[in-house]
Amino acid sequence: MFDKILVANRGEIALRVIRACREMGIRSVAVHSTADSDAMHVRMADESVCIGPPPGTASYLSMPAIISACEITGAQAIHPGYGFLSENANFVQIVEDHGLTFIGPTAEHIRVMGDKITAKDTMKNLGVPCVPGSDGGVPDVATARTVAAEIGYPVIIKATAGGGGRGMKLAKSEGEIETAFRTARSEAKAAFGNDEVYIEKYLGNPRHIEIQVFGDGKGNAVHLGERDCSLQRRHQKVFEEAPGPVITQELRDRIGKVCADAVAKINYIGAGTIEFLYEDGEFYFIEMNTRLQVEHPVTEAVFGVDLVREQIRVAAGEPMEFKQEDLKVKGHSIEVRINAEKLPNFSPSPGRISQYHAPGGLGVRMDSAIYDGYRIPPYYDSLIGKLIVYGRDRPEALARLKRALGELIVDGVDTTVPLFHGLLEEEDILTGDYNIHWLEKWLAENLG
Ligand code: MV4
Repeated sequence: MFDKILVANRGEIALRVIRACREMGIRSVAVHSTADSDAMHVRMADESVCIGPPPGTASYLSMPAIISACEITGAQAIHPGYGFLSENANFVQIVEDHGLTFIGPTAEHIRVMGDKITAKDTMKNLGVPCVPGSDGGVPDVATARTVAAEIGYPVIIKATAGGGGRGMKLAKSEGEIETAFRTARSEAKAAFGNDEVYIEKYLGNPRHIEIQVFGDGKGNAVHLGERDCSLQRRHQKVFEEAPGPVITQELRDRIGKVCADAVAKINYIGAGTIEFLYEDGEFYFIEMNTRLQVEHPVTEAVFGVDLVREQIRVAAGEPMEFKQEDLKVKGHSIEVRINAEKLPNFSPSPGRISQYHAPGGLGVRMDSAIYDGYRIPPYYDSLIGKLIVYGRDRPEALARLKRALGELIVDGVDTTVPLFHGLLEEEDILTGDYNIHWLEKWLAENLG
């Protein structure tokens, strides 16, 4: 096992990793920008290294600075958290070239899944059900027209270098295909420096269901069920839950086994998430994320596992602590993302937190790196906390969420908390009757 791990991140996820290290008897090294000298992750780690000026590109994304921080402190492994360098295959290669361990998948797995066409092709060959569409990239308008006619309109054109909703164009009918194709291409070229695109049948009203998988890198893998993350605004998740309100044990077992078998076959190591659109009882693969996700705590709650501990274990060559037959969903968990943003436009609201009181009590977990008097810097994302609740069933989790939100005090900045008070008054939320378009519609009607 490692003696010392460097955490190449900030905010609540850095704390999450530092806490796992402490429980495992592993020393932790925080890295921080000059804007984060007073940050909680710096205080909570065993030691810290300043790695650069405020912009992420000059600090948390600076590979030489992070590698140097490992060499100075004697850290043997790097946990990347999410975002920043967590899905950068070149970084993984550099980490390994320096004799260090990247706590996450291999550079090759990250590369394959980072290119959405190769990801889909790989998954399809592994028996994972995919959205009907082009076989690989679409080189020209004529091919786009032919493929679209075959699968039927509406179709969606996606950039292979995109993902997470970036670089997509809808074509509702043949009259729209040429413009959609050309626009998708040029936007992809401008945004990613890669104009390769592919085509899929457009699903009208799906839910976003993602399967948590975990591999040991030696051909063994398990799944930890699903999360329903359909409630999104501009491709940003705001409310996530496990299990999914419409996913039966039979569906979970079936798609879960497909996913676990797929990642076992490629010797996947660590945590991964296989994203699906779910419509009319069918799963359609869209993307795979090769990192720990923001919303991993809802899975931890209902499966009773510590995913970060497991990431560290398998990275050190130790076996996973769980087997598939030990993993059963129990109860219900919901996460809401507390962002320092001002409604109705969700405009960033950095500034000084004059008062903070975290909710507590049975079934409540508040993952946050804020504190009384903390100044939220304007340089990074606006997530300031995640409130995760657990209940024996969904109604209990919802009641607990409402109770915990009532206890939470974040003064001095605007937050997304009022949004959640509003959502918890909605019948559709209480019954779980929502899809990927529900939140945008509700926001237009209620905050527009
Ligand atoms: C789709 C789709 C409909 N049909 N693909 C958006 C993010 C990216 N991960 C995939 N996305 C979508 N892909 C097909 N074939 C609709 C979306 C989509 C979406 C997906 C998940 C959650 C929220 C969404 C909001 C708008 C569009």
